Amino acid sequence: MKAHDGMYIEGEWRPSSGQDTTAVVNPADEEVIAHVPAGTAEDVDAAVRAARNAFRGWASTPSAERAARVAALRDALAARREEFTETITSELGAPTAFARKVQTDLPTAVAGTYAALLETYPFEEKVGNSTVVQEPVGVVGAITPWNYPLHQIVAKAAPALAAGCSVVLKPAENTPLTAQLFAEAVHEAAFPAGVFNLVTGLGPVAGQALVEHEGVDLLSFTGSTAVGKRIGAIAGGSVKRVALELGGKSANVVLPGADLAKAVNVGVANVFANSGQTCSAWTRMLIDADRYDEAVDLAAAAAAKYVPGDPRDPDTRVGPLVSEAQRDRVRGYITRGVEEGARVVAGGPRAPGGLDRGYYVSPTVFADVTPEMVIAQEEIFGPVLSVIKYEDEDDALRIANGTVYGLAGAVWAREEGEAVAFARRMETGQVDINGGRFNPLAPFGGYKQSGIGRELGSHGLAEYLQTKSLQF
Ligand code: TXE
Repeated sequence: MKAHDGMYIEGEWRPSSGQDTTAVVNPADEEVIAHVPAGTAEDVDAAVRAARNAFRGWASTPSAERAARVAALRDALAARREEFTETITSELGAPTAFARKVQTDLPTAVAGTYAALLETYPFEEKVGNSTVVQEPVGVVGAITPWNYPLHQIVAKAAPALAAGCSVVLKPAENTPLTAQLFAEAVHEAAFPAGVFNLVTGLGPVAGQALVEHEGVDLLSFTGSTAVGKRIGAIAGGSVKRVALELGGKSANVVLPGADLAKAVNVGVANVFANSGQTCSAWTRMLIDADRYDEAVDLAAAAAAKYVPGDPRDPDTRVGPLVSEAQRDRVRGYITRGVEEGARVVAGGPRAPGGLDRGYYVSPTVFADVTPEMVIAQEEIFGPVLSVIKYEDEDDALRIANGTVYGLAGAVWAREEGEAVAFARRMETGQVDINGGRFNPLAPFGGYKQSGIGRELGSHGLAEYLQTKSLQF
């Protein structure tokens, strides 16, 4: 596939200071589809300097002009719709329709929300005898994962640029081609040189250099909780702002009286979408004892419709996992579930049949899962659902809140008010009521170890602003 052989720094593609490259692999057939440069600490330094030089000018650009550039970015993303779709299918393995509608169209819409928000956002407020002013934080270091390669970039870069910050992006090593396409879109949208910069490369090298760089004012990271904790510690040591969007183990709570078939079918679809590589996935389904067996049967029947296959085939609903490492990790969890005594009612540790290449796993449903099992506590990041029995509402709440995570969740009930009352007691950043619908303006982020800070909407913009009081 088409790939740039340099970094995007100060408005141009420049060679890396080093010779190393990383291979991009199509997870559906294990073929190498491109190589991109593996950025060095020197490359990161050049990018941060470019961002520093560009910051003041961009920060003082009127917000209407910033809005025009962000709107142009939205248009440039939209113009590359099919290129993004093909790239995301090739480097992540997302089925084509999902790559287009969810992986490309939603982030394009998110970019648009920031152009619109700039028109109404209260950058200045009178508070008694003071004027309170919101100003951009400065140079943002953004480190993104591969699971929603465009969305993760847009969710950081769009609000940061809208706020008047400059950005250095270090995307995941598995999906750098989406990041390069994004940089092309930024270039076409005619942002001033240096306002957005891209350094591809390895987490422990380029990522680490960005985290440690003194010229970075704010680090925004999405990825594993382990790396997030390290980044938080380093950022704290140098008093950098930090935003962390980490793992999840979200509960899908089906209260007695809810439409069971709907809750189970939507729940299964939620966990298997994107091959389960979604931090907000509802990986624990909580069912009352009376309807438990019925729910397990429904979940097994729903799961049987998810047959893994080539993501380019329009009928495919589940593609491969992103990499061999993730495939092995997820299979390891499925084996662990069997060893812990959970009952496999769909899928299981064996590779799906008929696919001799590619990083596929069998979409799996476990029944008889108890809340303390490893598969009910740790983020698996694959198409694996645990169905857990609860005795009463308090028990359901205890189980729902009984992990270190708190990113998302769902509640189903006959009466909406009943679901809302339960949702208010959940320790989590987002809850879908009787199904819910994606809202690009609603804040997204974690309670507990799922993270710090919020993305999307005006809360997402506020992350990139700092407050000054002028006293009169
Ligand atoms: O994540 P990493 P991985 C979870 C999920 C998954 C697990 C491992 O459970 O199974 O993490 O995935 C960069 N300094 N999530 O290994 O390593 C790295 O280059 C600076 C949840 O892919 O955290 C990439 O750009 N940066 C999740 C980014 O961090 C470093 C999405 C994420 O990679 C670094 C992805 C370092 N020392 C995985 N080490 C979510 N919350 O959506 C790595 N990176």
